[in-house]
Amino acid sequence: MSTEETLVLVKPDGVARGLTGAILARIEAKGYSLVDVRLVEPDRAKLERHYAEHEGKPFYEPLLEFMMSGPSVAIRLAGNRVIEGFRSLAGTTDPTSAAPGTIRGDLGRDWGLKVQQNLVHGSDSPESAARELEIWF
Ligand code: DAT
Ligand code: MG
Repeated sequence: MSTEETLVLVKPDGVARGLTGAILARIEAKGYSLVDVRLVEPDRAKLERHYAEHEGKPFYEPLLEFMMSGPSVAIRLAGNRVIEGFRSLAGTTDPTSAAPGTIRGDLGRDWGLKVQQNLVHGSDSPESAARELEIWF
């Protein structure tokens, strides 16, 4: 069994709505290990690095604005196949259509070009995880 690590963010909407504990509880109940947890208030430069793959897309600027609207919680999370596993726990990107039982499906709601609120971020590959963990920790 190989243990891997991923970056999880509880985004500003999750922190502002007081859902950090509920989200951490789901992560812990699944059996993943919290290696490091910190409250972060990222500047634009950090977010430009984090979201480099989305530069130029219509939602890019609103996304950065949203991510600077309040603190997030950054989590270094470890476990067997945790990258895939956390993405599964989080649910699909749009909370309206995310499956019930997932974080976004149960706790998130509307979403659109100017509404980036989908509660969490999770790295999407081993390469992304390594790159993103280096940015946030
Ligand atoms: P995910 O967070 O599921 O990995 P992503 O990497 O494609 O999704 O996009 C990063 C974030 O950008 C996503 O969490 C919310 C926002 N976003 C993505 N696609 C969007 C769209 N079509 N309209 C508005 N916001 C979008
Ligand atoms: Mg992504």
